[in-house]
Amino acid sequence: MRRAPVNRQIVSVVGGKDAATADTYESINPARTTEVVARVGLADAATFAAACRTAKEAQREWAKVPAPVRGRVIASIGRLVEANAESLARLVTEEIGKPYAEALGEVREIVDTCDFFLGEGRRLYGQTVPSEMPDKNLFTFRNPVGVAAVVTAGNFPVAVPSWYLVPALLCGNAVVWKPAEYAAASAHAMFRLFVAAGLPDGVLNIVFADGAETFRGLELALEEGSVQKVGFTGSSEVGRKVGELTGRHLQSACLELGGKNPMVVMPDAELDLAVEGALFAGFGTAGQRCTSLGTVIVHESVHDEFVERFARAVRESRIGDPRQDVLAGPLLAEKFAERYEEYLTWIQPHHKVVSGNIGKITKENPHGDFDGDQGLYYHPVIVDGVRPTDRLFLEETFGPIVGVTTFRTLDEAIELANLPGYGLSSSIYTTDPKHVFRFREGISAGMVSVNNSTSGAEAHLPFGGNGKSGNGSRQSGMWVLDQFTRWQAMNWDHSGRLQKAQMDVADI
Ligand code: UN1
Repeated sequence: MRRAPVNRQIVSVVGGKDAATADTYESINPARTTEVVARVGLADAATFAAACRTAKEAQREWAKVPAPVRGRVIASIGRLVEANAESLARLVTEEIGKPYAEALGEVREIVDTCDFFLGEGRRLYGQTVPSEMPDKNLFTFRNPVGVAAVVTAGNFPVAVPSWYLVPALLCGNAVVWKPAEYAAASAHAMFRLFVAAGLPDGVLNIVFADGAETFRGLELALEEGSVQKVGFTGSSEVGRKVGELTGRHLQSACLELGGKNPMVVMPDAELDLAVEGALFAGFGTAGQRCTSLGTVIVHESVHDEFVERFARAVRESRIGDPRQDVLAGPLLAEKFAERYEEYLTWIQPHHKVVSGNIGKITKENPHGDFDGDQGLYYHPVIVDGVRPTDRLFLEETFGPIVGVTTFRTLDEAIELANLPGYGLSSSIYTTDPKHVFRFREGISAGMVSVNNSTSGAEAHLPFGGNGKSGNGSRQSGMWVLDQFTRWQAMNWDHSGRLQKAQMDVADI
């Protein structure tokens, strides 16, 4: 395939300097695959480990900067990102094909995250705790963990990384960030804004590397003791390996993994609202969010009506150039298109595709009047008649395909919703509050939406999942502070004698 010349070259930056390159990768515009967005220099495992050592050095000084001053740096990051919001969003659209309005929302989420954490610089509260004994005081302090290695996916190339970077830096940690290579240019642009806002060299480092080199580099760094926290967003399969590696070195990981997010539609639901929610959750971002809708579990009494309206909405939806006002653009990159083609083979004879065409959008197989152009565009697909034993029901499909199944009682719906063993996001459409609370109690997901989409969480609520969706860690809001600080307990005895806990407890 002929590709246009490329003028954007990017490499890893460690300690404020460009790092060595072992290989190159071309980041391609998925909406026009003849366009190279950036040529990316990839580092090897040794460079990754060296970056962690550099970060360790820099972290010592950064931790001494008073937290309110670190908060001011976070404030500057927020303002700088805000001032460059449109150009950063345009780059995200160009590099991963995310519709511009969504890309702008993503950049907005970085600003929201900074706005939240800049104030935390003046809080980062510890506690005073009563003692069992007189003339003794107990305190707790939040200490930074040290160096955080952060490995992120490219479907949210800037917002989700900011959920790690901003609180980690605010809490006095240094960071080595390894973004997805297919979203490298967006990550690099965001990195430059963060650094320009006033972070000292080495406090934030960016390393581009492939999966295998990153894993080996991380292993080396953990062995050397230069990483104390790993943040990982990606598949459950890789997350498990990252968790094992981190655990073997007695360090902890914050794992934000896949989802098979259910939407339950009760007989009393407002059906048009549910259809709107299913359309956005299933096919917005071309179904490539970890919070995207996996299966609609609809009450048998409203099944036919719901499916008919949902299928019509999908047929009438706008798929196309992500610079325009569309529901979805192309898939993120070639490897996701390949995987998506594989998910389509999971469709069985007992299934009914109710949305129309399937597969790649082309002149011969158009979506409405859109012919697929030269991009990685795929038809949005609704598969009705999915059974609980089907792969389509049980496994995450990162792309525009949604299953539909039916239920009779709410308890049955909850059981179906929990069956795949993920537990990230979930949703229920109902007008009856007692259904809401029964569902909330029974569902294993970390996040529950009521009359709203499974995707689109706000940036100051705890974000994260259970089961195959993560190890129970939570990002965002004040809850993430427990990821990037460790509690230190202090007791101070000013009685002038040795008072022994449990043995010298004061009598009434
Ligand atoms: C992800 O896909 O990794 O809640 C995160 C949402 C977004 C974040 C998705 N704010 O859908």
